[in-house]
Amino acid sequence: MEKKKFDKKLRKLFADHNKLITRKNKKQKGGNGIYDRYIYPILTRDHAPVFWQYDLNYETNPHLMMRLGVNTTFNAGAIRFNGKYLMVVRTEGFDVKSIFAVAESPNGIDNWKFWDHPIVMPVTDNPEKNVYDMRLTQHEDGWIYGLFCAERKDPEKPEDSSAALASCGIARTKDMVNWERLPDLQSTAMQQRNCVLHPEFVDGKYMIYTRPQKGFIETGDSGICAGFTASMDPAVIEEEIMVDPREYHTVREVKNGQGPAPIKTEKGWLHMAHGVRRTAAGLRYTLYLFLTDLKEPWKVIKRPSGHFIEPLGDERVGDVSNVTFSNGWILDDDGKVFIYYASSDTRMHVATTTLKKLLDYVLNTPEDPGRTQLCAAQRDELITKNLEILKKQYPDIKF
Ligand code: M1P
Repeated sequence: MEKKKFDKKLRKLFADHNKLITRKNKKQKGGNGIYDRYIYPILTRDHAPVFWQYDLNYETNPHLMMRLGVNTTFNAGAIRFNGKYLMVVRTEGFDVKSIFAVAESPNGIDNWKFWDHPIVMPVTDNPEKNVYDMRLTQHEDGWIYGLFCAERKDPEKPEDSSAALASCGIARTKDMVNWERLPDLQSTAMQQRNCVLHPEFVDGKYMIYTRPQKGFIETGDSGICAGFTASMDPAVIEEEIMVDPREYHTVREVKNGQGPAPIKTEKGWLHMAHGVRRTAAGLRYTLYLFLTDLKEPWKVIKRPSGHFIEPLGDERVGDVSNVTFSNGWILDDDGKVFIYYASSDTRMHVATTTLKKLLDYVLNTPEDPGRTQLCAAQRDELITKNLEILKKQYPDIKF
């Protein structure tokens, strides 16, 4: 390519990118009264900077080819930091390695821009092959912790090139730029994924939500559990107690996992988690909420029925279809809540609501009564009450 053409193409790449990342996002019309979805995903692979992917040197890349492509941007941890909304994004390259990269927005909804450099996460003396799904916790000890999945090849199965071991990697920072790597979580489980640090000490100890598992994919009979450790350096959990088990014919039938760190409310700790069902089309991941006791955060006190966010429309398709996954949310001082969720292991979205609405949702949405006949009766009761209201107060409405 001539240098003149090269320059023109290069400028266009930057202009297109800039147009995309400064595009205003809008709430979708309608909604369910609990939260608002938005028209556009907030972060896609096209949001990754041009200079992360292209070699801009005419001498070494005269055709201006993409050299190190970004495949997906998903499963982001989130935090409000220095007045900005930040996500630590699982950014997967064409090489299928995920790296963590910080993206920043002035309003939590649009104008998301990646910081120039990704996080080059320090390693332990057993470097992992891959890292992903960081949960950020601003702990009362003063550190911001990032707990993430650290994946290594299973040394016990050298003949199986896909046999992997998942463990909980731990790092901490004060400025979101410099990360101190701590030893991986030690527990009695063979593997761990979806580990999240509770924001406060509980009886003087750090509390970590875990998801012990027997294999890399299969969790066995576990669910969301919790354990305690006197220190984070190293973090050692000797016993895990069940917080939220899997349950037959519910949204968490096959497996589940804690989402972001729970939010403290006057009524209890508000949790978001993902639950997985097996279907003829493969696994389906949805998000659900529950509330735990303020003093004993491992005890579930409210459990609204069914899922809270499910993959809808375009969200249903991606590298791993039929998945909604969340490991980040932000509560603003005015009570607004930004829920950051990924669709189909491909891109990030936001849904907005308020803490007041979320508490109303968890406290007043009826629980799953457990079997079909009781579900029919539960719905029938709602219908009977509503028909009465319609007759008396809205006789003009046709239905
Ligand atoms: O592909 C869906 C998700 O699968 C895993 O989650 P879990 O261990 O709960 O099944 C993770 O790899 C996650 O990153 C991914 O989104």
